[in-house]
Amino acid sequence: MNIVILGPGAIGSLWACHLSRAGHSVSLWSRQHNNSIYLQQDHNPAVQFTCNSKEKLASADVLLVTVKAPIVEPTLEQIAPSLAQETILVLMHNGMGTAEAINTLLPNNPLVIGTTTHGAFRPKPNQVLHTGNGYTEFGGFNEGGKRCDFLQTVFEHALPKVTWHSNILSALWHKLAINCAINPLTAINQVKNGHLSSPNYQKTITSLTAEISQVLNAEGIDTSSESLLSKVNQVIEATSENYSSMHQDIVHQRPSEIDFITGYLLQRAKAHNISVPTNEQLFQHIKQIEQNHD
Ligand code: KPL
Repeated sequence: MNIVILGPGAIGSLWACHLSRAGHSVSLWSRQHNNSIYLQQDHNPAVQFTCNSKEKLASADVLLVTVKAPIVEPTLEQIAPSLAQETILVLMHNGMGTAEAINTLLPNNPLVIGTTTHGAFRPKPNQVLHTGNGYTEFGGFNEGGKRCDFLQTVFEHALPKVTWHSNILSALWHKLAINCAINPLTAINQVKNGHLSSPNYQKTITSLTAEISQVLNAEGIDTSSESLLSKVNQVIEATSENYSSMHQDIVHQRPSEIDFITGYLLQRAKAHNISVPTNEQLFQHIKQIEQNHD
């Protein structure tokens, strides 16, 4: 297939290398690169990718969008005139709330959303390391996207394990719940994920998950505060050596994904008239830190 990766950061570069080794024609679209770039993943031979080719964009079967949530809409707005209506758009980022805007911007394109737990790290622009084996979940957002279940085979062949969901929103909500509980706390306290297992944080995490589970239930997702708390603690354990993405954004004074993580939860809580004060407090704290950035 002709696949263009929009925003080849760590996760985008990891997929670029795997999809290319699986035999697809992969090119990149990035502000940071010129016409082409060599990318090496772990100990595999480096691969040369074409970058920013309008021809490749116009003939893409799949556009895999791996930029961060806050720049999904502005970036797609810029390239929309070069995209064909048949190109399948696949969004893969932390947080929720972008698919609605993209479906309005490009209503005729099949739209698929996904989430991955693979760990990747880009120590330099030409190198990507696969730091943690994970799994990827996809599902259609609009009617066209729901007919793209064949993508499960395409992506599974490149980098397993991949699951296709008839209700991807449930998987995304569960990932959002984990990000709401872990990311702001690690960013505010400047700690690794594993630090949150200390008893000092457990009371706050228990309040967060109790609030989040009410919102998930109101959205029609079957869960309980106990099962969310246990899932969050499992992820804290499994990723104990990680610095969360929000921690890294805050340390590097980059805009974080707070609006698409806790911000999205707050919006949905408001729509359902549910009070979520602990999440609200963390949201305001991150906003305050961001305002003090240079
Ligand atoms: O998704 C993550 C993130 O950092 O954004 C977790 C699961 C918290 C792992 O660090």
